[in-house]
Amino acid sequence: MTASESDGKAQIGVTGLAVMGSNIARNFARHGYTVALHNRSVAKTEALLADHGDEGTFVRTETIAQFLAALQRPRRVLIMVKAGAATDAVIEELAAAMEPGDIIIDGGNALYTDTMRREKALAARGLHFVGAGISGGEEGALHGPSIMPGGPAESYASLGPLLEEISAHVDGVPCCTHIGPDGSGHFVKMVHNGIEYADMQLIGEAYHLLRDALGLSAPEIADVFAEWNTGELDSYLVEITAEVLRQVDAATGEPLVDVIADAAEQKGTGLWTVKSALDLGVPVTGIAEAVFARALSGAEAQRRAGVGLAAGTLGAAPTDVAGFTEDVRRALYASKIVAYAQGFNQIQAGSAEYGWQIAPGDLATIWRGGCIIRATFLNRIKEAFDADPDLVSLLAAPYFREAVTAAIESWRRVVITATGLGIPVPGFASALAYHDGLRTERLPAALTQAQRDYFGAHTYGRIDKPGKFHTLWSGDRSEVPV
Ligand code: NBP
Repeated sequence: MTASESDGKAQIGVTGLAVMGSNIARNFARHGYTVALHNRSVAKTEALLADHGDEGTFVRTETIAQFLAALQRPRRVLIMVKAGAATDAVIEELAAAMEPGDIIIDGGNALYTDTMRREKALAARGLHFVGAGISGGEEGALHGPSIMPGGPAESYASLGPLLEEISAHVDGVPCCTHIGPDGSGHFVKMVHNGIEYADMQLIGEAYHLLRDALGLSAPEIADVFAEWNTGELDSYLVEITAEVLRQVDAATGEPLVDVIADAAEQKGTGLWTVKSALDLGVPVTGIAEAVFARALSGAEAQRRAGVGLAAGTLGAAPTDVAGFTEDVRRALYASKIVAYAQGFNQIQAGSAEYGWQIAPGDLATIWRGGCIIRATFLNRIKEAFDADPDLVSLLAAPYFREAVTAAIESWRRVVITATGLGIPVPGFASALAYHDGLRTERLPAALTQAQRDYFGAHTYGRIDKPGKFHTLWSGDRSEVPV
């Protein structure tokens, strides 16, 4: 539908006009849509109209009744309020006044299980509910985010064209597609954020190594990241890392990064990703290490207590600056491949658990632009899933297999050097351990199974015959089939 088909009423309504909502409303308006505006307190609506009212056609409303009356039927309302109780409150207010067939879209960072609950409740009232993950921060919201809508296919038929139009585009392809039913959109957005945590942690470790193993300054490291951004690591996060490292603090004249307190905060989507991965039994070690590394950085009392703990004297700083820098680049790339492989495994597991039929290749496509983890590398992921939609691990795809083969020695050197020097690299080291775990023919899990059978009669399988077995540990130690 285009604005010219409008009957004077708005094609879309946005309620919740803080930074994200107002920018998405402007994005719709800039694309020619008539946008009904609503916010709990009218001040934000007024501010948007005063500052950007000339960017398109907006309909100012103060009450939910006015807001709904301003919309074409079936109504399409995008909620952009704080996730949690506020979202439930707004949904309830809207649903009470809406009619069957109307569509409520939650574009906030909702927990996917909340979205599943809301979708079910609203479907019972004849309303369509679409949980849409939106990534890209405020800039993305305005200029084109990556959008991950779940919900009924029928809603997407009506809503999809609008969302695709305002999303980012890469090679003419929108960074928006229907993910699957109910909570799938928010689930995928959650894992996207988890991968973002892992990516940022790995970049942080690369920076730490260049700073403390090589003694490079922030501007020197900025140059390294800018150079890396021209190759296979080309990505939004690497690009902004270079910019951030170049920033000088006006008050002290020092690099800004050197005067920022080193305690990382988190809003919760990384934690949700790890909790969900634990429930699904998927090892997302890269994301978990990233969440825990942020927690450690903020553990003030423990860090104070840790000052002066033993360092050891095994390490010698690398003398080949260019060589070690290249090693770090390769270790970063290989670790990043692991983090994405794990994240995609979680999405496949979630999809199987809930029957969502998510196409992983589609995600690689819509994450190429607009979102925080956008990267050239996602084209390679898309190609891998195009070649094999049921790919069980990205690490097994030919391109990534070769990339890791090219990186493996550098990766090991970096972990060895970091360990020798006492520089923590939980992301690099756990990614390498995961890789080694996957390729190890005989894992020590056989011993774990024997121990479990010893103390709990939990039984074990054998490599030479089918079935389950138990050894009579407290008897004659003969083996019995179970
Ligand atoms: P906030 O998450 O800061 O939420 C502020 C908005 O929620 C305001 O419009 C506020 O209305 C409204 N609100 C609250 Br708080 N409680 C309400 C209630 N009980 N009833 C009605 N409205 C209520 O805004 P944001 O940073 O723009 O984010 C919006 C959503 O998008 C969030 O879910 C967020 O997680 C998600 N998100 C944010 C980003 C980002 O980069 N910031 C990126 C991706 C997704 P008021 O003006 O009357 O107080």
